[in-house]
Amino acid sequence: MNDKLGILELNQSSGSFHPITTTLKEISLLLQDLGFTQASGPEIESEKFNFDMLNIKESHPARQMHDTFYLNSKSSSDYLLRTHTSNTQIHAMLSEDLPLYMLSPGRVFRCDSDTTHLPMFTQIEGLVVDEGVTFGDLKGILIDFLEDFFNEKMDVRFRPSYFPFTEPSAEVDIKFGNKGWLEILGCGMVHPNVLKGCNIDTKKFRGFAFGMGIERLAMLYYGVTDIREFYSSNLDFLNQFP
Ligand code: 2U9
Repeated sequence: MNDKLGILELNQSSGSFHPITTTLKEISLLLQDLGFTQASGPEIESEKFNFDMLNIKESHPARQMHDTFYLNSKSSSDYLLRTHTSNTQIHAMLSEDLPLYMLSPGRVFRCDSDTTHLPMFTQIEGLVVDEGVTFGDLKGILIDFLEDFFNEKMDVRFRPSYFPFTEPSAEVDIKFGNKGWLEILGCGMVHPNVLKGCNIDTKKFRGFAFGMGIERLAMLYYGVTDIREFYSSNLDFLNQFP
């Protein structure tokens, strides 16, 4: 056999899915089993769909330059890199028939970087708009999902919180034996301003929504301590996920 070819063959190893791809796929399959269908939206978005339609007012801290990547100077363009995947649900509410049970996974961008934050990360959000849905339905779906994901009964805590696009809002914590309560996702009933902005009759329909960061869940699942490892292209790190 040709020597060169022999060396190539010896050095060959098989590739594998990136841990973020695997985690996102696992989460989206579990939620699809609960009845959600998946949609995607643009990463380049207008302020209208990223902020205004989500009840995020001009004065909100998330709109300041240090959190958002604007594509041009803010005065000459209102286009930006989306800061969450929620723009997808706005587009869907404007174009799809109700009821709606949808997931929107994808990349989002925030001007932020340290051991637990990245300027680009991956989210998945869920949105339900239907007649008579309640916070109890939201809690039931999330507890089912979390127990499916971690494959055991979990201690889950809904802690009151604030988001402009949901009211009431909650952050969801899970108790991990040695680490105590850890925040894992956010959720709430869709704010009536958001539904009305999409011409939805709030006397008839209500909505609930939730969102989670995939890198954060993958860190907990795989025991990764520095979020930047996921995008370091370090083969010693990546080879841990065959
Ligand atoms: C529409 C209406 C409401 C999506 C939601 C959260 C709460 C949330 C964070 C989790 C970690 C973002 O990745 S993260 O930093 N998200 O806490 N997201 S409710 O609410 C919506 C979405 C779309 C039309």
